[in-house]
This record gives sequence, C-alpha cells and structure tokens, in this order.
Amino acid sequence: MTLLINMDEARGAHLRKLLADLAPGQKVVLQSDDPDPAQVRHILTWLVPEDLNRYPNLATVFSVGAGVEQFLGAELPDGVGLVRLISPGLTAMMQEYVTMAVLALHRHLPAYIDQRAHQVWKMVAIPPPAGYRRVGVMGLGELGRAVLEALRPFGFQLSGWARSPHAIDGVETFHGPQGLDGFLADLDFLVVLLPLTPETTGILNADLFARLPKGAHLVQVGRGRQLVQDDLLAALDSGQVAAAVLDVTDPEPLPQGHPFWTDPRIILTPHIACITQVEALAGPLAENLRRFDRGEAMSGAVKRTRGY
Ligand code: NDP
Ligand code: OXD
Repeated sequence: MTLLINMDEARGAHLRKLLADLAPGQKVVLQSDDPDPAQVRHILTWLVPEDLNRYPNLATVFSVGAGVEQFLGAELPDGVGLVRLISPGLTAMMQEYVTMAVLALHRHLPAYIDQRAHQVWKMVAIPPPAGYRRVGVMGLGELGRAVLEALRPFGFQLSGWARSPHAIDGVETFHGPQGLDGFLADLDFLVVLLPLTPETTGILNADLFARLPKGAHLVQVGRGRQLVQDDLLAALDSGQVAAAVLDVTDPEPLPQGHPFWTDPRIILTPHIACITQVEALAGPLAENLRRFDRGEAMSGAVKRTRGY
C-alpha cells in the first residue's frame, strides 16, 4: 500500500517525515525514489500526472487542493477514487480571507487605498452598521459554511445559496436556479465559493450582476472561469457593482496590462486565500489513509459525475 507524493522534492520530503509519525505503517515514496509502479496504490498530486496509466493498482488520487476541476476532464480510470483536501488549516485561511475582504469592502477600503495614492484625506461615506447589511455566500460546502460562521460575530445579515436545500441556523438559505433571484435580491456583499463545473462556468455575468441591488460588492474566491471579466468591468462602470475583491482570475497570473491590475475599484490578490501547507495536509491525509485501510468512506471523496 504505497503512497506516491507527487510534489516538489523539499515539500515532499517534509510531508513524508510528518507522515512517518502520523501514519507509521504507511509506505511513502517520492518521484525521485523511482518507485515500482505496481506498488503505488495512492498518489497525492496537484495536477493529474501524465503517466497515470503506469500505475495498474492505483486506488486513489488525493488532490493537494480543495478544488478538483483540473482532474475531471482528465483520464482518471473509472475505479480510481478522487479525494479533495478538507483541512481545518485551509478552512481557517479561507475564513480569514473572506472576513478581511467583506470588512474591507464594508469599510470602503478600495476607495481609501485610491485616495491615499492621490494624497487625499477625506471620509468616503459613513458605513451603515453591519446589522443593516447582508452578506450572501454562493456555495454552502466546507468553506462556504465556515465563512458564514466567521462572519456571524460581526452582526451581518447572512444568506446562502447552493445546489440542494440547506438549513443553517441564522442564515437565510436558497437553492437551485429557481432560488437565485431571491438570494441575490437584497445582498450588499456577494461571496463566491463555488467549485468550477459546467454549471458555474461564467455564472458571474451581466445577468447575475443585474439581479443584485445597485452598488453591491463582490468577493470572488472560487475559480477565475466563473467570472465574465468584461461584464464585471461594465457593472463597475455603471455602479451596479461598487467594488470587488478578486483572489482568482482567468488566466492566472493575469497578463501584463490587464485592466484588473490598475482598476481602483478592484482589490486583486494572487490566489492566496488558502495556501496548502504541508502541515495542514498531513493530518487529514493520514486519517484518510487509515479510513481506506478500514474500508471506510474518505473525507472529501469527490462525486465525479457531479463535478465536485
Ligand atoms: P464543497 O464541494 O464542499 O462545496 C461546494 C458547494 O457549492 C456546495 O454547497 C454545492 O451545493 C455548491 N454548488 C456546486 N455546484 C453548484 C451549482 N451549480 N449551483 C449552486 N450551488 C452549487 O467545496 P468547498 O467549500 O470545499 O470549496 C469550494 C470551492 O472554493 C472549491 O471548489 C475551489 O474552487 C474554491 N477554493 C478556492 C481557494 C482559494 O484559495 N481561492 C481555496 C480553496 C477552495 P450542494 O451543497 O447543494 O452540493
Ligand atoms: C484550492 C485552492 O483549491 O487553493 O485548494 O484554490
């Protein structure tokens, strides 16, 4: 039962050391060990290795990240399980990032950053109390639900939207295409934590922005291809969207000269909302390997037909 770690040598070696303590019986190899392909039962990787068919006894591909869209178009043999990363460390980072982004928009930070560049000392506007403003999270999975919990203490009104019905204390929930209008209708801040699937590709478009109240704000932490960039620029120009925090773009990095780099209404970060640290990965991975050995379902198992 060998686990092959397909990541750079230094991080791979560090993870192997951590696993020696956390999963003592588990044989762990790196690419540089030139493992016997027949022995490899599990692979941990960020992208699908080109030579996946070399491993005749492969049972599981573990993603180094939470998003798995990069695996779904690929030639994963039918019997091979795909497992995305669910880790308290990753979740905590997303809670921090989205809290930072919502508060930055609530308190007009993009405008103050722009004023500073022009040496202007002036109040932009008095922000309404948080209790008068509504934050809506698209995607009520591991991360979306955790983000709502992190925002709760500030007193915002909270909403959520997902594919299927959810009941979350103190959160008004909506689901499916039929629930989208109601969800969007009174949001001040829209947070996007959806996986990239055919249904969510291009979902952040002119039609959706038009269904928000004028002057709403966007926090996009899902995947770059969910956003129609020209539609966001047009919505910012018309004032339909007041400002945005974007952590993901298409492509990444954005090309030099792209309007997002310099638009004062946009705060842009280079896909750093969560950074998968080896320390955060080791515990959940060890636990999933134990579950596999016991024949139990693994945490983060992806339903491949569903796309997430
Ligand atoms: P989960 O799989 O746990 O949750 C996904 C949520 O999205 C579910 O609530 C699901 O609905 C909902 N959803 C999926 N498709 C649709 C749809 N067509 N319409 C409505 N709702 C839909 O994912 P996570 O919370 O762990 O992660 C979400 C995404 O965040 C990742 O896929 C990744 O793209 C992104 N991410 C970004 C990071 C960054 O650094 N910027 C870091 C980590 C993740 P239902 O509950 O009904 O199934
Ligand atoms: C992830 C990410 O999916 O970092 O984990 O985006």
